[in-house]
Amino acid sequence: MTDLELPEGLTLVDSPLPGIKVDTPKASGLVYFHGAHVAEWTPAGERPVLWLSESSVYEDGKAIRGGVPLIFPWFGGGASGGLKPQHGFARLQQWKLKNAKISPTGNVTIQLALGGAEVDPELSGNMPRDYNLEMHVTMGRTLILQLIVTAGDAPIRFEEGLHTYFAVGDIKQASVEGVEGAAYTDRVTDQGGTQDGAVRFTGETDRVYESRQFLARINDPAWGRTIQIEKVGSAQTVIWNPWIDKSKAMADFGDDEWTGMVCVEAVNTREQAIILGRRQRHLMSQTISIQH
Ligand code: TA6
Repeated sequence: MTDLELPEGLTLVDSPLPGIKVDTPKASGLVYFHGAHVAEWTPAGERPVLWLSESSVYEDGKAIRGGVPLIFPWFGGGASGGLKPQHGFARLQQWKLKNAKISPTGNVTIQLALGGAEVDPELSGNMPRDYNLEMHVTMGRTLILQLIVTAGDAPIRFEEGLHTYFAVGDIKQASVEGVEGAAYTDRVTDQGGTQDGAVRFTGETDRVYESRQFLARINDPAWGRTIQIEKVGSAQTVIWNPWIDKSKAMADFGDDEWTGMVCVEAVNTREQAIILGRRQRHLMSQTISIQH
């Protein structure tokens, strides 16, 4: 698993999957090596900020339902729609723990890596195998998620995303600011549109917004809080709530859980896919905090 010496506040766990449990005065959390998956983050004195389904499975070859699934190197089924697994393979691989420490100010940093050469050849499509992925997680009163892609000798083109699930008190009362005026593709109706005001939820919502906007906010009146999301290196934002029927159709998603979550994702997909030349690097990040 790892021969790293972990400081107090960080504990290796192996069930339901290998990972690191965080328990510090600033926050608690959980990061699995499976998919470099940040599954939990709760700042001290707050309700959990990341949503995690009670029906999620924790198995090799399956994505965890909730937290921050990583999307790489294709979004959905890719531009052609036929690529498997859905959202690429990064979230299904066993990442290596490179570093886990606590700063003098009490912030936890956990760094995981996945080399292209380690990816299951059955899943890696026509991607070269000499690139490297890194996931840097900083956990304290703020959560910083950084997905870093470094090309090897071969140029690479990829789609990517931080598919972050947020916990809300009641999606029917919630709204998302930050994509006002942005063009979007509605993946439910396959129509285009332009966002008028904040995003509110009255049915299945699955939209890819063309927006590099740095700041987004989830207003959650039911829990009396706002989740602030700052993003870097992302040309699009996905907003998703499956609502009633789609929740029932997913085995790893409780029928009634749709009322308590919303995905606000930093992504680069389709025409906004990233192209890296030899040895070039790209960073995409979300910085998440709570306001009352
Ligand atoms: O978040 C947008 C989306 O592409 C939705 O269409 C829905 O499929 C969601 O991702 C979940 O995908 P998953 O493969 O994790 O079930």
